[in-house]
Amino acid sequence: MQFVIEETKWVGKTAHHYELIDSTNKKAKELAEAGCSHGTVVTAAGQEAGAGRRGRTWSSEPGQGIYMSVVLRPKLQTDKASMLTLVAAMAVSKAIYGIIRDCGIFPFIKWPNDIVIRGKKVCGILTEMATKNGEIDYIVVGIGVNVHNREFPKEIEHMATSIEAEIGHEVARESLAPLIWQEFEKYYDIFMETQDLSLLQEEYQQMSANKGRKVTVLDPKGEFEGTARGITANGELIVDTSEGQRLVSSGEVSVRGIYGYV
Ligand code: BT5
Repeated sequence: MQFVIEETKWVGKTAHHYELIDSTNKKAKELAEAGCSHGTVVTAAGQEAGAGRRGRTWSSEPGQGIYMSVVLRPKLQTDKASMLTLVAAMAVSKAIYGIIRDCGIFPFIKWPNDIVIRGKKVCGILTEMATKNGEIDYIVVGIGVNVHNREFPKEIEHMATSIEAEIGHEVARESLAPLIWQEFEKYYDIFMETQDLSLLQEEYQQMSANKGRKVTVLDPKGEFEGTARGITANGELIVDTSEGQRLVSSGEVSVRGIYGYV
């Protein structure tokens, strides 16, 4: 499946498609190292070594999902790069909703990098950054969406789902993928105006699966529990705990709902 990205100003004006690849993020990083332009997109019909965060893997069955990455070269402080994960999550949530809105189902964002439908993961986002002399050289944002899958590997079947498995009818990858980039471009441009999420925060809260829910924060410095209250303009998760409010940044922690995956 090779799709056409037409309705964007700068995302995907150069695009590379592969039937089978190790990882679109890996290829995007290679292209970035070789000097490719801001907005270059890499897509694949299947991945043999789809990557998740911290060395985890992304199950990337050929023909079943969307696997794609974009190279970005923003003038941005390095500590702001992780917010692009949240920007991409908003784009995916909005685009999926645009396609399935008649079903009355909402794709929520599980902070920071998952999209969930009915409490199961339908999309994961992997943002990687390279710096040169203390400044951002490039950022790669990779997006994996389960579209047609009706089954998953045993280890993830309890927490993974696909759009079609949830809504029960066909969704075209070649319609959804360009829509994700259109939405991404819009949200990215708004993000870059202020270089934070202040203009997007309110809309983000409406897409949040965590807001108002009990969460366990798996912080390497010590696990704690609380109630998620939304995000700050810097993309941190606000968590009310018995000892007061804590702000969680996405770098090192994972968040688990106390009552299941969300
Ligand atoms: C992620 O990591 O969720 C980021 C996934 C990013 C994948 C895209 S595909 C295009 C681009 N190229 C790449 O090589 N990667 C990006 P993390 O939060 O660490 O979650 C990984 C965990 O999600 C795994 O350890 C599994 O538990 C689960 N998982 C793996 N494959 C899945 C799938 N297809 N659907 C749902 N959950 C999955």
